[in-house]
Amino acid sequence: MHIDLDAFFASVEQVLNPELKDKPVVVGGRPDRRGVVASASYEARALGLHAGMPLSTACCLCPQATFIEGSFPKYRNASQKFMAILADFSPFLESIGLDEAYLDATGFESIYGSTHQMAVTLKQRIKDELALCASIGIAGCKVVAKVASELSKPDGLLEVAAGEEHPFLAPLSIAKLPGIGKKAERTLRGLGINTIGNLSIVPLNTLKSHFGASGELLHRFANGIDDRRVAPPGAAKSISRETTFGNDTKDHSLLKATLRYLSERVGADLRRRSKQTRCITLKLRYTDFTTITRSHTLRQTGDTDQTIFGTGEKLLKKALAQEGQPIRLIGIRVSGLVEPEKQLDMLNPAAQRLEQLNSAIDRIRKKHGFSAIQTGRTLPLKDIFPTDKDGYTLQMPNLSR
Ligand code: TTP
Ligand code: MG
Repeated sequence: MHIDLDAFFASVEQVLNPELKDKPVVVGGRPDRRGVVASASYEARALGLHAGMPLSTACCLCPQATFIEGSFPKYRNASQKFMAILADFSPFLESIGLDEAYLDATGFESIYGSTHQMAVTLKQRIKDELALCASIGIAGCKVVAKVASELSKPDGLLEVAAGEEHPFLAPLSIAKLPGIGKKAERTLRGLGINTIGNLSIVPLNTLKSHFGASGELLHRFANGIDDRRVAPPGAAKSISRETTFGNDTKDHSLLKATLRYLSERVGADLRRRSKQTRCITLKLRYTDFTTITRSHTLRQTGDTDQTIFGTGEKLLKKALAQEGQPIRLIGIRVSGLVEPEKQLDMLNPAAQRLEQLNSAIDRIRKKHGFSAIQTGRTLPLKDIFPTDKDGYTLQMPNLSR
């Protein structure tokens, strides 16, 4: 089964505020701010709104919609409850992001009579306990189940019987096939390939010549063949936070303060997972939308805010010296995550003190919220971003977590 909640962020807002029920709701930010729609309720979609649309366009099309900044803790909370319900149905559960999961029903369907009946029961529990709608696709493999759940939305349930995979996929647009992004779609359409059926009969070598190794995956997916197992997600490979500014900026103190704040969020997450980083990457997007990343590999792994920000700040300084354009987006990522090597720090009292400082800050924030203690370096953000107990609300709610 592939299970995906309908209009997740927007639906959570409608549940928390019944006045919004059955009304057009947009999560992503206020219409006078920059940024895009993260989630639109189905009432808003009926009026032409969709995820990824600039908020200003959404507001023109549908000024009567309620625009909500959104707040990540609310969605995380709903997501945890959603995943807990799924886990009651099968231990073979693979969550993909907050509102989406694969569930291997094999062997558990007999409890309910059939896989279809199992899905009906699952949908009902989600409705009863969370007041949310889930759409479910059932098939013999992941890719077909995912296409089926997407096609069945909203409040859908669609089962593709064994042997029916190819006839089910064939008439659909190639855009519906997981793994085909905007660029691959353009290439395929340029070759006259518009449906998954068209794609399924393209010789494998032709696909390989255009898409390299992923050509083979496309070939298999288009033919409804997918042997990926439902597996619990592995440990994170990287952690990142980024944000788009309300106005493009060259203000060094604002850039530094934002970078410091994002570094603290990354650092807190890194330490919560008891990991250390080997590589730190700064991301910048300029006014003309060119995006650059600059990385630095540490000689010794680390997990403190000071290490992450200190490295990011050096990379930022260099980038600012090379390019004069105003900056639209800034982000920081840590990767090459490893288990901590505690014994090394024993020899270095300064490093040990920093570690203690970080863990004291983590404890305070865990108990009293992220804003309970703030560093001087992030103070310039106070005048720009709204703040609550969970920290500053940056442009996109899912990124300010
Ligand atoms: P989706 O499942 O893609 O979207 P959705 O649940 O809002 O709508 P659908 O009924 O089509 O499933 O993504 C889940 C949540 O992730 C979504 O509610 C908001 C968030 N999100 C973003 O923040 N930015 C994005 O660009 C997208 C696509 C989603
Ligand atoms: Mg969804």
